[in-house]
Amino acid sequence: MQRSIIEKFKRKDAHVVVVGIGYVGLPLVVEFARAGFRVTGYDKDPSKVTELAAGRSYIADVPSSDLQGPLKEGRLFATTDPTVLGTADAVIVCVPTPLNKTKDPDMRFIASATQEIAQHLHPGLCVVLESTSYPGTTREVVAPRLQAAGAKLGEDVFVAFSPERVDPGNEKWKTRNTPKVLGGITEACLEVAKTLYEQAIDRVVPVSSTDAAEMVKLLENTFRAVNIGLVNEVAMMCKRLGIDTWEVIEAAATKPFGFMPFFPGPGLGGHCIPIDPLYLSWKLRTLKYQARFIDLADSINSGMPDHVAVLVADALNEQGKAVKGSRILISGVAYKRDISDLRESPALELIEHLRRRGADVSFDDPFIPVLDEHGADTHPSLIGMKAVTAPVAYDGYDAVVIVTDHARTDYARLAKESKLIIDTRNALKKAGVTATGLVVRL
Ligand code: SAJ
Repeated sequence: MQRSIIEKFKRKDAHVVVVGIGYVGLPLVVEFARAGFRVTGYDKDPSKVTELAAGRSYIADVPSSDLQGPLKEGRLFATTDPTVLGTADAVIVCVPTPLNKTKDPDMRFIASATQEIAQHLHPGLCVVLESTSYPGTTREVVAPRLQAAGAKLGEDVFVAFSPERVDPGNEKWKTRNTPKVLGGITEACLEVAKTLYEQAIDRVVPVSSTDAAEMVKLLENTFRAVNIGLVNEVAMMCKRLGIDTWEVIEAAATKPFGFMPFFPGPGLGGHCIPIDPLYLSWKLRTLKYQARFIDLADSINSGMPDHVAVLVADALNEQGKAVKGSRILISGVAYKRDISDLRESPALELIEHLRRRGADVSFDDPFIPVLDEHGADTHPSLIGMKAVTAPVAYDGYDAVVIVTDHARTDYARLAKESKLIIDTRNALKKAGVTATGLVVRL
């Protein structure tokens, strides 16, 4: 069975089903279709399925033009019907792995995808999980459900894990040219999954197990969360030392080896960096080990919105104003610059914090006209809040807080017209503008 499925993959004479066609799944659909496979994008969201079937991309990094060729050649399909899994030679699972209210892993999407695969299981199937999860997920959650449905792992069904490394907005590193780490439940599983990915991805990096592959991803993103926590704490130290944090980091970054700059900010947003490390620390707690760096970084990063709120209050106080009743504009609410993703954005926490203290808070963001339920689900009281209409009248606010430094923002005008600026991204310096009013930086 192993030989025959490997030959099938090499001939591209196979049907690949991608479960979950979001920012990870859709680029995979394109790459496997481009490689010559028959590909079906399977998703519970009918609007994604309709758009994909019509050749219209809803993911900024995937141009619709990439869909036309495979669609015309009759090799690209989309469906909401799980029975498609019964006709798959390979299934790649790219479903969300969020945290629940108590910051514990929410495995329901992986569990339901696995259940559907089990219900349509047949010999000669390769299953690869790409959703970020704690080490052991593929072996403890996915494999047993497939075995319970009759799979003989490594003999007639082949199971692997490969971490997604999609960086939304990255012009250089795309799904095809980003090295792909891959681990199998067995050697045969690795061989089969490796053959599959080698047809569509430039470089596959095999590791010894699915647990190792799961851990690689968590190391990558924990590395970021911990280093961002470090520079956020450095910012608080420098504030107390009367030292310019940004100057220190930029000077340290001249070290040509052994240093990588990270920059302080208003907190940690996105659906990867704030969340992935907590999957790891959760798993270690079940093994009676406390992952102290992860927990410490999380508490520092989660505390940054409050720290910014104190900077705002102190700056208003300098001007004899209370937060209560002040008009405050948040400039930029997306979780990072030049994208429209709001998930876990620290701006949401900051807006709620200032509102709780009686401030009249507005926001401006060239990418986000309204705080919708998709992005602001963690802060329901903000859902429906609209951005101020352009052009922004900066002089009408007691304080302007730069939370996300979108390149499109007119920093020259912001600097000239604002009475008070709290700059959490060193945006004014980067834009080469000097302000007329008071500027407070992280
Ligand atoms: N942030 C800082 N200071 C920094 C860097 C980031 O405060 O020095 C903040 C950002 O503003 C944002 C959050 O941290 O709120 C996360 O930023 P990020 O640059 O890590 O961007 P993400 O969340 O889009 O992370 C993705 C990740 N990609 C994958 O998981 C596949 C991450 O591994 C990438 O390294 C990162 O993109 C990237 O390099 O852009």
